[in-house]
Amino acid sequence: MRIAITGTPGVGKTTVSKLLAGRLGYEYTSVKDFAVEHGIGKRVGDEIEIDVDELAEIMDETIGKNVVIDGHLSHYVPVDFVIVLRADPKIVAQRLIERDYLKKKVGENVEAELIDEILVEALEENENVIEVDTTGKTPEEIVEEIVHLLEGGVKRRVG
Ligand code: DAT
Repeated sequence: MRIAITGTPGVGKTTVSKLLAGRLGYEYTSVKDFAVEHGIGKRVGDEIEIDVDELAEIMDETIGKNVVIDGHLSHYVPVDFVIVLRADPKIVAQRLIERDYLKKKVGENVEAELIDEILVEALEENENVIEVDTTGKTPEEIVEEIVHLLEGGVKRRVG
């Protein structure tokens, strides 16, 4: 099963994706690393702009079947389930400030979290979207919640 872990920067995607991949015995892939390795996207200022259609096509052809895909663009890749991680916008702000994000970038991402930006995008891309609130939970608790929700989701899809 291919699982995308998406959400606003700072919600905990990388932490949860790596743990989940380990828990399921799946491969872990980061969209950012994949794009760099495959020469997808072009540098615009200090950011990399990624063509999501190109990303989706190349990733679909290249990655394996049992994989956890980490990244705020992962919901554009053809997958069985998209997990949208959510966190209290205050936590997002705190984590991005710790990461030395510019004030403007912190503001943009906090706003994105407040208006459900990634959730809305994900729902437009995939029928199997699961939203998980991470606030006040340990990464291990979040992973167990995801495993449980996936089991339920798979059963619903089959039955
Ligand atoms: P993302 O990949 O969404 O940008 P991350 O996994 O890099 O996020 O996590 C950002 C920071 O927050 C990092 O220092 C680890 C920490 N973190 C992630 N999930 C957490 C959780 N559930 N509880 C406490 N800290 C967490």
